[in-house]
Amino acid sequence: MRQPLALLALTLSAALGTAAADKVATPVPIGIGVAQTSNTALLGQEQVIGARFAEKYINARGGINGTPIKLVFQDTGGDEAGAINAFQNLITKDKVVGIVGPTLSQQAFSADPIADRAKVPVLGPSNTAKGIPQIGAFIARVSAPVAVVAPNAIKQALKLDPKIKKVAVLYAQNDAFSVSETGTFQDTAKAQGLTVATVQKFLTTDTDFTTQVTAVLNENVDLVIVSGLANDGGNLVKQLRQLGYKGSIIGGNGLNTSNIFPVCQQYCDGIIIAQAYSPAQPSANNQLFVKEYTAQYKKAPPQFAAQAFTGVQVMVDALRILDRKKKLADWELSDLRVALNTQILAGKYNTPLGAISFDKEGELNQAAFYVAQIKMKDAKTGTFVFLK
Ligand code: 1QQ
Repeated sequence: MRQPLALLALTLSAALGTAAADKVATPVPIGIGVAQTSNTALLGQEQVIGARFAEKYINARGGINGTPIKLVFQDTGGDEAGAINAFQNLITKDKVVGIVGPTLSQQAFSADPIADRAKVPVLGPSNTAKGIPQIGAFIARVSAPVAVVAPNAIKQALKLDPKIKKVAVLYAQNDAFSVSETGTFQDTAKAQGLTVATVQKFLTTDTDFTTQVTAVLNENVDLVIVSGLANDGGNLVKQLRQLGYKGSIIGGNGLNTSNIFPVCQQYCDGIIIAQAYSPAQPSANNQLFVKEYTAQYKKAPPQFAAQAFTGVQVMVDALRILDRKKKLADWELSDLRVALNTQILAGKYNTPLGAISFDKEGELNQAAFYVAQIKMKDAKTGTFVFLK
């Protein structure tokens, strides 16, 4: 059967993410594609909270010059296929103006090219591996790269214990972020004059780390550095302590959530983790964010929530400027997506992360970074204590 030309054109444009006639919906749909299920939800959960909080916070202040926003959530799960599917739904079905997501760099390397080809701007809320902004012209991030965040943890560990000499490094070899972060950790350790005595690999799906822990214990190291995700990383720390390791531990960004407490329990105590966000960041914007977030959730905002909030805020700040040039409801969706990408990269933003902007590739410019240490009160309750 012959397909009428008009129908063919419609199918084609739908496949590209917009139909010719698509306008921007009201309330303005912003896509959130993060992990709401799977082990990766230990990390994604805080992003959902941060994004939902941003929606409420922004709409309470008039949204985009009087027009409310509406977040559209698509669960990516923890793998590449889930992220691709979520991004496709956000782009073609939900017709979002832009996407905040995905959770993992490992997912970003697969899903971001889809948004880039469809000319839909993406802000990575937690994609810290090397190379993320370079995926394409429509890809930027509000999550500072491991190269600038991770070294702070080693410097802080040396401040706490200047006698550290020998280091063991462990990383999840099936995860792009973990591979990238361990590279930074190993380079920094050597640059600080430390000896990397052993490098051990594992998988994010592993639950038994006896082999790696035995290798670490054989080297008599003073510091162990773990680059993995929340469940594997938490179990690894727990088994290190249970098998008798007594030295310092640095966890990477994949362990940067209180959702690891049920995994490593009292053994989480003492883990040192670099932070791209601090509730103490003194800007008026952050202090108001912290006040309202704390009032609602009875605890200070964690990094992943603050970064997801920032992703939504940056999209909204940029949309406000475009809306002043031409009311958002009058734009063609495909034109607005392109203009939004340009505006995101051009702007300056006062966010919970402080004053931020982007370079022309979409890499984040952010001024201040921090280090926290986990203090467990018992097997269940703990806090991230920020170090000076
Ligand atoms: C990345 C990360 C993860 C640990 C975020 C949850 O930094 O995948 O890039």
